[in-house]
Amino acid sequence: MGSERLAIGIDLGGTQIRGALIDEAGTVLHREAMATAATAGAEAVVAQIAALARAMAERAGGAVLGIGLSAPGPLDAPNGIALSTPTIAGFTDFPLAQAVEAASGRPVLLENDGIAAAIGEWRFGAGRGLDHMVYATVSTGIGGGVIADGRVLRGRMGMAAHIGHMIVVQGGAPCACGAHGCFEAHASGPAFVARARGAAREDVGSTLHANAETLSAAEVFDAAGAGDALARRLVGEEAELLGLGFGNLLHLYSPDVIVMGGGLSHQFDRLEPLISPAMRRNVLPPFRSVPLRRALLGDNSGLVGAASLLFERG
Ligand code: BMX
Ligand code: ZN
Repeated sequence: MGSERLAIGIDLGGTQIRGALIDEAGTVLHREAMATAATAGAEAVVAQIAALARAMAERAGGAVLGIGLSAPGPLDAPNGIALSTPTIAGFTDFPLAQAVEAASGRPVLLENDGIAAAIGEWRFGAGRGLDHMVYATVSTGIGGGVIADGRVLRGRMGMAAHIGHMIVVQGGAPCACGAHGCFEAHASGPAFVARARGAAREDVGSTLHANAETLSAAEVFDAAGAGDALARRLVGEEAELLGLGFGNLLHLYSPDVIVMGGGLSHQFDRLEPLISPAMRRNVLPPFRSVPLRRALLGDNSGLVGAASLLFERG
């Protein structure tokens, strides 16, 4: 791998910690993952991150610039602190970057997972070359990141773009954050599946009825493709909700493009033709030409974006 500059990207999630070795062109040279020790306490998770980083550094066979760490939940990213991450025990006001630096012996830059993925897509993916971009991950939750005027919008304490907690339904579904009616409480993958299971239980005429209790998102999309009326309605409702949230983002940030990633983006080909008209219906005419695109780096957006923070630093 010669003299090219390399960095480690780590994506910390509630179920998996993923590591990757990245070069300056955004190429993923190596990847590994492990199950997050989410109930074992912060030090155990830090040791896991350090072990993954060590494995990546061994692959590099030479110097790496450091670790870009992408993590969920509100973070004080500039100070490297995890403020409150309900999915991982011990991550309340925890000096995460400092702990990983001590355990790994390498410099660490911390970034919210949504912002890290936005940076990955902006530098190397669907937003390449654009000055204005909104990234949305529709997954277990809904996260995001905004590029405005050619810069990453970080906001106070690096907490900007928690788009999953925009309230889209007054007095709506309870959200993990404690509020009601948040975008992610209505339009995330689990919200979609819960709605589908409930409706399938009731609708004896639907092909979804027989296995209503175990229904997955992919099964609903497949049934919609095969013409099941209930499945089509459910997919249509999901697209309407995403169109509503994305329309709000168009008005707020006036991006050149909205980039969709996360688990539900695996259904992008089925969703986009439904989301785009819904999004356009919700916005002022000059915003209607903005395209919705699929994340080009797939599951790697956050890893690549986080690692690239080290290159930018020089
Ligand atoms: C939540 C929040 C965001 C995250 C988003 C998507 C937590 C634990 N997470 O809104 O930081 O970007 O979910 O998360 O507060 P994902 O795990 O579904 O990608
Ligand atoms: Zn919320």
